[in-house]
Amino acid sequence: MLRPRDTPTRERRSLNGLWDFALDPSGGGRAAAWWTQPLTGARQIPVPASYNDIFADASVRDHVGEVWYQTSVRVPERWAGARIMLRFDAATHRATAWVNDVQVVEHEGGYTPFEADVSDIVELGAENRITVAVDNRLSWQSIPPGYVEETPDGLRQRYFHDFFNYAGLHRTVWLYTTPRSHVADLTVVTGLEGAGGTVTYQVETAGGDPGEIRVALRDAEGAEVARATGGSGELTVEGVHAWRPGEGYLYELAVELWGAGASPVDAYGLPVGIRTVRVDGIRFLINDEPFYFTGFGKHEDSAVRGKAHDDALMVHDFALMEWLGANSFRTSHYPYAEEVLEYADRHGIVVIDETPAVGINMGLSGGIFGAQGFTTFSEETVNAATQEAHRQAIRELVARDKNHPCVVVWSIANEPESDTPESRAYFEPLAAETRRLDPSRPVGFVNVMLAPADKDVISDLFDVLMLNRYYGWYVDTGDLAAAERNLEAEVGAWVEKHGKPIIFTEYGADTVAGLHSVTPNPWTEEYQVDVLEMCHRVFDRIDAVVGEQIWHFADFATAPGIMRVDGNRKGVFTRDRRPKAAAHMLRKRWQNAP
Ligand code: GCB
Repeated sequence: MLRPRDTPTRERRSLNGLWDFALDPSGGGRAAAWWTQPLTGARQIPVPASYNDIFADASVRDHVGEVWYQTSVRVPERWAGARIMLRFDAATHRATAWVNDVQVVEHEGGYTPFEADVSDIVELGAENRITVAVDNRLSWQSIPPGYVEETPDGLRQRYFHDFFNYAGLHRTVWLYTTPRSHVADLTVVTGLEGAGGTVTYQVETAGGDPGEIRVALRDAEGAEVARATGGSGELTVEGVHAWRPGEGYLYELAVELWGAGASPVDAYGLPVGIRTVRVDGIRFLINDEPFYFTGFGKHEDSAVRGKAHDDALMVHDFALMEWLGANSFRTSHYPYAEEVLEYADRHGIVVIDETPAVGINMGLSGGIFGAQGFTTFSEETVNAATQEAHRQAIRELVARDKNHPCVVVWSIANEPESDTPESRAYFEPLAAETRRLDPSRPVGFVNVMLAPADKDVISDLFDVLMLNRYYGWYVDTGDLAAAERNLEAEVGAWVEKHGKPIIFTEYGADTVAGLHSVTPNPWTEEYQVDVLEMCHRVFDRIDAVVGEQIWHFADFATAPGIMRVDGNRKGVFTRDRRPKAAAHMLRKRWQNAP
């Protein structure tokens, strides 16, 4: 799915800003056709933002069900004859949108874009009303799963993941145009051979006769280095400047559709990084060179905005990672805003790209050890319909992100149940589907501590092992000698059984900034440093370990709980991005800084 861009044949208009907003606590908005009129009693709300923390109002923060957003937009007369699209970069977790009185689109899944052709619905040169109902409910058939409990005090959303259930219009809303006959999708796969590079491309068109398809590859200075005609083919680049970790060199693939006129009917430019990724035994290779991941599991999370994308915060987070010498991160536990991947492309930061499939494990409670009293896979819980939603989430992730050079691994789930025959039946087709959709990248899932090598029954389906381990925190708490011994023994068993590269995708300790101790004391800044250093000693002794991504980049919001102190405190930075002692230690390790 192509990201909207301004090109000689296309125009975009962001609808970001203040919209009207109303809760629908009784769920009566649809029956009363709220989209047909101005929202009564509405307050103004920023888009993009999670709605939860904007007002000083617990009924908004803890609302369960639909909320309504409304704005109006003047559609320029000059757009007559164009294909006019309404696109939501994300609405969490599902949405229905209307333009004027007409329903135009419905979408399930909180972190991938969706759009509608509204060419025949909008009135040109006039104000048009756009209304969106956004639903934050999670069910056994949603990804991620959850359930709504009816209590004497109202509805309560229960869920199985360890981050707050922020909701709303989290990313940009666009109105944009394309010509009627247009480039609908592009797929590139790149290769390297000696000093040369290849870009295999495929152009999908729609809306009538595309005419002649011309493609040109331009280098970062704008010089053309290869060209071709036709809807698919392979471009070769002599003396290629490869994309590599630390240097996000990008070409541009300029695609044009030509009719009989003197200018193209449609034009679209895609940034392309030429690089390869593959797994070879226990090595993870980028451009055929061994790569060692350093960095974090992150969240899209900050005060006030919740999970909304924000350019200032994004650039700051990347700056902090650069300051540390981190070369990678995982989009735990859902696809991030496309701006984030574009930034990573341009700056040579490596990404493990994850679906929103988190919490498919009833052995954990809110991501923390402690059974839920449910069976994970059953007719009543995670079932065939859930699996179908999961498959759809994978499809939408790959469709959106397949052309990003920064993405080097697909992570199809975080810490699912993976030690039962049911889990194998559930994951086997999903792993196969991911490979079918993209044979060019390694596929993995993130394994939970409850399913070590001797219990896990699905890791053979994947290319890399991604392990979340909390030795020194959830187990061997305060006893780092035992933690070090047990961690090393466990990794040894994985190496022996699978002989695949191992990336530690989570390890760490909750740490309250400002808490100190002269003896090893959980929650202190010193203890976080000790836990990380203990893990690093083990990683450095084992060749198959090819990556360390700490949990977590920054403290983040969670549902309330006695295991959480105003959220999860495993950040190396506080929620407002101030460094804890661990940040300085990591900078020495990753940056070799004095
Ligand atoms: C995990 C989960 C993550 C939690 C983390 C923790 O294993 O993947 O979502 O936040 O543990 O801090 O408990």
